[in-house]
Amino acid sequence: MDFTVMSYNILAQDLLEANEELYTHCPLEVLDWSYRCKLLIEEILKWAPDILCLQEVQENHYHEQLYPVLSQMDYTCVYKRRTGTKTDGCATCYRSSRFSELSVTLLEFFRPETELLDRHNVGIVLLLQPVVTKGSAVKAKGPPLCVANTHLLFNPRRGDVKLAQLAILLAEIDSVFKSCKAKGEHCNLILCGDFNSLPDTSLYQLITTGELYFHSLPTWMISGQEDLSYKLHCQRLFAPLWPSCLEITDSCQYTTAKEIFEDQKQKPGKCQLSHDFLLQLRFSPAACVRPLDLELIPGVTDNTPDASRRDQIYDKRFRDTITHRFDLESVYKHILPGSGNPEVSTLHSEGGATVDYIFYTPRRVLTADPKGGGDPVSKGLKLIGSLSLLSEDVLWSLRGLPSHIFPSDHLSLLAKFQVEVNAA
Ligand code: KL2
Repeated sequence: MDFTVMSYNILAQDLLEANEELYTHCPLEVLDWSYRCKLLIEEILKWAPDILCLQEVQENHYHEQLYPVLSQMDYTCVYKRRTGTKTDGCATCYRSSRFSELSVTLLEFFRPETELLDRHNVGIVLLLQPVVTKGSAVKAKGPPLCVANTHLLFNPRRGDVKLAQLAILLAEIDSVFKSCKAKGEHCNLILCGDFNSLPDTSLYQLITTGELYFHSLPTWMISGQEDLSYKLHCQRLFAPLWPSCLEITDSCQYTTAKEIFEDQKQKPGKCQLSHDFLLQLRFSPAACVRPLDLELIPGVTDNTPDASRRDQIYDKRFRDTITHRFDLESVYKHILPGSGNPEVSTLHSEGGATVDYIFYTPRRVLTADPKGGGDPVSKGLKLIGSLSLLSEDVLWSLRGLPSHIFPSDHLSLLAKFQVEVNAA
């Protein structure tokens, strides 16, 4: 089964109006919402993607204009507005005739109990089942497909916040993968959106290599949007990147008792947790609640664990590296074939850059049985093609973004994948 995925930051009108200085090169009429809205809908309908991941979708525009058109076009839509005062959010839509919905999670990265996570960005994680239908009958089904859509924090200096936001998203995806594994199913992943980070910077490397060594890394380098290397003193990263009360490990997985319990339920036999593992839970909010009738023995049954011990445990848990277990590749390679010029996904009067991505789990041929028995099995998504981005030069020769051709200060990203399906 072939399917297409579009990721598109459509530039919220409220953000356009709040940052007018970025659009002084534009004729006024291209900044008008009703003009842009018409072009945006044309762009979406022209490519008619099977899965559509939008960012900067203003809530009133979603309800009044986008949702009515998309639902008419056989799309099922999920919307999540940012927390806080900004009026936009993310929307993920899919063709109801091509996918059935297995689960939906709306994620808020704002965590009032965690000082670091004070920004109002959000994400959407869907679990879809590819289906091939004829009339109302399901002819074939594909392996579950997890689709994650996000718009990470913009602030170029706050790479630490971006990384923690990404870790929350990856932990949620991991939990979705575990639910598939529990049913004996392999899951594919599409991770897309506006990451406000440039290619080959630390955040990008974490996604594509599954690993980031961060000890003493300047926080501005994580996204590379601005070069602050001229600064003598800058904020740097040190372990732990986020506090344990976030209940996410340095391998971007949830550590909550609930997860462990769910995990254990699936394993037959005795529940066994290692000493090291239980130590990680020592400072979780639940562990710090002291039962009222418990006798107070300082240093033993109090709820203020010794600070020096805390550091030791952190050091052990966080070995200055964060990891994740997904095999991810970017659809776009960030250089245009032919000219060799860098491609850009966004451009305004302060310049152009790539900050938008479609990452996917590529098809790998695996041998079912290492001893040679059984047929080779292939998992993952085969990339069939993508819609080209453009270079900064070419976009300026077309009078920049937004324009009479392109209704946002971002271009749409579009990829076509193939997945193997089995007769239902
Ligand atoms: O980079 V963006 O545009 O993904 O296209 O994400 C943010 C920026 C978006 C949401 O916060 O608003 C834009 N300078 C430039 N752009 C800004 C600024 C700024 N100071 N603040 C917000 N945005």
